[in-house]
Amino acid sequence: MSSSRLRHARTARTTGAVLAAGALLGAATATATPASAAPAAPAAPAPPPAADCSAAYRVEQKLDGGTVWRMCWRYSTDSGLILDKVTYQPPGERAPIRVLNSAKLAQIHVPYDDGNAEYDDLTGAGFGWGLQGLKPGECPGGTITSVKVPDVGKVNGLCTTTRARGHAYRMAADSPGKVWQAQGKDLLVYTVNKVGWYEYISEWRFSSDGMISANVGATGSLSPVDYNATDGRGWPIGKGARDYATSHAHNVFWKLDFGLDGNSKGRVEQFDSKVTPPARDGSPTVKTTRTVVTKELAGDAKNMRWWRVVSQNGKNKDGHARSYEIVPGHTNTYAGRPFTKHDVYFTQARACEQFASNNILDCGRNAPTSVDKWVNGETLTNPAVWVNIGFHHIARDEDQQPMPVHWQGFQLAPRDVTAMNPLTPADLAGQNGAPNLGS
Ligand SMILES: [Cu+2]
Repeated sequence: MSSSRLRHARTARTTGAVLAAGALLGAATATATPASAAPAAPAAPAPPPAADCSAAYRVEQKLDGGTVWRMCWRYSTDSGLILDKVTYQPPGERAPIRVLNSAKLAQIHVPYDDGNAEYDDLTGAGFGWGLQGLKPGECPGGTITSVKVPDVGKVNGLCTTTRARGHAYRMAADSPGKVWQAQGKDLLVYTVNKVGWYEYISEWRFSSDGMISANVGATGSLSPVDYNATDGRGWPIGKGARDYATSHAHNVFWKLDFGLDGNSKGRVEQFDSKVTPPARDGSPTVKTTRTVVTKELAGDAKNMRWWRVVSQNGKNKDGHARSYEIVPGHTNTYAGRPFTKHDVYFTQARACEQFASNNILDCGRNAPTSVDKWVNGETLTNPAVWVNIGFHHIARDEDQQPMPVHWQGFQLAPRDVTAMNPLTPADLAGQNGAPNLGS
């Protein structure tokens, strides 16, 4: 966000160092099968498969209630942290359930209100090279992993840890004084990347109830070289009416490749609910409609609208198709560029389409370089999901110094992935669709 950045940030670099650190280590060691195997032991359940990557790139965490999350991480100087092969295994499931094939940031677009600066922090301003080393104190109770950053070297930059979430549920039981309650714990996976004066905490959170949360926290410093907004497009942050920090936006994009139940094909559905006030007496009524998104879509958030990605072949034990719902956090949708105008994009997945703007990969001569242009009427069978959450940053005195972390993000909520709350205590497991009405 400053003159220390590349001034021509929007010019795509010709090469992208997308080589994952993991690739440098060669193939993971295969487990050899002994040639003279002993007679097969009777059906002991196979141990759950570890995520398919070498141990150094594996994240595995058992949480409260017995839920296990597994994934592989890698690092790219263009995208920063990338999580692959993300699986969820709640208690009672014999095998891990694949949720995401891949998840990562897909751009942080930062336009200034005066039109004098506009950055693509990932592919135009060096986000990936700005990986910050973490001290144990900023990864409390966790593990800090060394990340090989091309051209930079090894950085102790990846934190995996757990954090208390508070109540996972609470329910008063029939017998006096008895309460069913559980305290939740989340797996957190995060990095900090410095871009100019800003530092972005890029955080993924996995909960024992199947919820995934993705958030970017902006901290570091306001750009002091932008304390010059005397044109009414800033906010005074020094004494009296001076040092006007120029207002700007942070439009953060994520890209999600779902792989529900191991299938990268998936169906996208949009739900809209229409509320009708009562004509005279009576109560309001609500009609919810489901629209299957059959073609690529640039979607706009709307009151009582939501989307989900539905598994092609996976059903829970109630026979309901598994799905994950996209739950956007608060957003300021920025009308300034075609790619920032919409809140979610569903595009037919294509290997060269990886960044929401300033896409540096080669999609062919004259191919468009932003996600809005990739929505061009193709049938959607293998959806890439793009989430855009914007924050219009009008600075305040409290933003210095250091700037308090401002979070923006979204959640992915499991919807019918399991037949009941995955944390249901055994004594309540019979209450599926037939609640105990008491006596
Ligand atoms: Cu800002």
